[in-house]
Amino acid sequence: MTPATPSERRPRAPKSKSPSKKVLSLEWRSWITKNLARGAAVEALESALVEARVPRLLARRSIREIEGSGVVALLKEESARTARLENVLALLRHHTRTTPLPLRRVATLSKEGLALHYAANVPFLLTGLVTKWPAFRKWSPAYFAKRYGDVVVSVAADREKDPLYDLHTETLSREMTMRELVARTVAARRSNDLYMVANNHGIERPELAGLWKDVRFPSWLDPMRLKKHAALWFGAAGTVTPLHHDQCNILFCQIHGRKRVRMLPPTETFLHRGAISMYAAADPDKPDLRAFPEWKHAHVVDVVVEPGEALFIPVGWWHHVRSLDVAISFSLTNFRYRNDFGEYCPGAIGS
Ligand SMILES: O=C(O)CCC(=O)C(=O)O
Repeated sequence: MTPATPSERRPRAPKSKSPSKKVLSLEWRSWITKNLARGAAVEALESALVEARVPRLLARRSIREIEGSGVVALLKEESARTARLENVLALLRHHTRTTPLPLRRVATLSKEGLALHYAANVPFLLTGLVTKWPAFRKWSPAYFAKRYGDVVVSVAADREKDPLYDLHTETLSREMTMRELVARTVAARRSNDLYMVANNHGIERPELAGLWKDVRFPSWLDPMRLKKHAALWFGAAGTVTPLHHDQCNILFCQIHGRKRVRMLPPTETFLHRGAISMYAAADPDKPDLRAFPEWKHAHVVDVVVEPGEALFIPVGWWHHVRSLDVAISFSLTNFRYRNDFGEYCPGAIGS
């Protein structure tokens, strides 16, 4: 077995001291540890070290010490555990990629119908719910300006100046009247600069409490759990929410305008590479095939959510949202099943 993988450059040899006192650098020692865990022969490692001008005695002693420390056995155990989990994941990923379920469109859904998607972690589009809400007839930029024009709301502003704008919503938060927000949003035509997002907590403003009267809940949503379980989104065409996942299931209701949602299941673990917490480094609108060759085979679900439709975004699913028009959305998370998966954040687990 070759002691080193081609990607692992061998560290430099230590500067000379008496071999009995010298200790190999951490870099060399981890090189030895990794290769021993991969099953490399002691002799091959020793030769490689000597070839890199490590004194033979020091090389031999270091290998022996690492072999006897128990760390190699631990690493082997952990690698086997990871390989077993990868094995399970590969099976699930294979199925989502090669036999993807078409996005199911349903007019109505019973609690049992919801359970099927909820438990299976599969999205669906609900077409017959929002159309029955007074909100669907009433909510528009003009209505917001007329009915709630004087209400001061928080919005994320100057987003274009910050590449991590969605992560920095709090710092970008500005207050303005609903009237000004509507005027700027409509005048912008196409912009990603100004957006009332979930983290602006607009719907929690007492002055906007009237909006709740325009919403109706199916039996599988809990009307007693509203606080922190609903969000209002309002922005111009061209507004983009970057690829991320949430820690809860979401019923994403489109009231006005259209949004294109691009989704990938949690089994697309290549998105963990370079992720900042729940935000992916990869951009599905500009797939970088060199950094992320997995894009070629990834399971991507693309859907345009029309006004009056609601998209179920299951917990852990990566989603990237682009407004195709001036858009108003209302998202709900008050499902009657458990819906707080705060522990789910693979992108925050260090390497
Ligand atoms: O509508 C949007 O821009 C983003 C919605 C979203 O990401 C969410 O509800 O989690």
